[in-house]
Amino acid sequence: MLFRSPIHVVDSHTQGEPTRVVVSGGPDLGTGPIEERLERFRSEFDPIRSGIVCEPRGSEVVVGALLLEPVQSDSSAAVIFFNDVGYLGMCGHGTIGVLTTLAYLGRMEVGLHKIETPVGIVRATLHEDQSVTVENVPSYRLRSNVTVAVPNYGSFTGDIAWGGNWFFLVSNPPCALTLGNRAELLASSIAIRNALESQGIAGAGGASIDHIEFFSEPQDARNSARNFVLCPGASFDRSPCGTGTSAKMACLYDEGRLQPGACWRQEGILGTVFEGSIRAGAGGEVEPSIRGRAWVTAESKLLFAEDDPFLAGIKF
Ligand code: PYC
Repeated sequence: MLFRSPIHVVDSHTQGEPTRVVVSGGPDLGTGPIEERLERFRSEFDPIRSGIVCEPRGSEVVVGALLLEPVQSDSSAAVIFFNDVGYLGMCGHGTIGVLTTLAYLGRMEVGLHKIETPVGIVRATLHEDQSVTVENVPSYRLRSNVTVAVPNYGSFTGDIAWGGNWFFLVSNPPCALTLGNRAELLASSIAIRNALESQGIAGAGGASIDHIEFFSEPQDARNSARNFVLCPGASFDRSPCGTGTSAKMACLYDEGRLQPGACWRQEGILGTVFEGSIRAGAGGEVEPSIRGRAWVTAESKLLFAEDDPFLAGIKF
């Protein structure tokens, strides 16, 4: 029996974007390095991933976070992030959700914590006001001014950058970044991602670019820019996207448009804001920080009956 029912989860949203933290009952991935445990999750327990986040128990917008025992004794947790179509390297809004959930469960104190992820260790601070600062993995711009021809849309020029996931960042979106335009924003960003894939335009080592990020002027003049972020699959980030904000700040630093220590206020599609800043890292990389807030919305037990035809979720 693959599923060990029930699976105990705590749901939260980080400025609009949901995170479902698996507290207990998840797959037993052993105790090896986190990259090996991710591989085991992917190869042996993938139906559990989809069962946890996909309909009918979740939805395409939910990001799951499987809590694991950390390898290093001074880490507070290890975590693998996933969504309806697969696994994420890092997740900024999800890390804020994880710390908020651990605080809700009485398992985390205010202060600095080390969190192990498949793409490296992040340091995250739970503040007195319950906001969280995530010091993300080193981020960088791989290529600038990359032009891609997109069938039915024309050409888009953008940057390829790493912020814990691979992003293609575009500053000439096909329409205004408003919630009312979400269908058009989704369709065009999916078309761009497909065009990148079919034209062999990739991240380092041929990694597929699975996040597309559009930018425009902010709606609120106190903010630095507004974004719309397509996540792997066909949903968009309701928050300003922590890894996407990290990738953006890496590009701005590379262009000399963001100085270490300066504040970058990233406005998302709902108008919520992550406050970001960078420190200069080695070899042109930046060490990005983003600060945001999550709220716990539910604590539940997911049930998986053996004869349920949608035990592993609905695949669209
Ligand atoms: O906040 O990094 C993020 C993120 C990635 C995908 C959805 N949210």
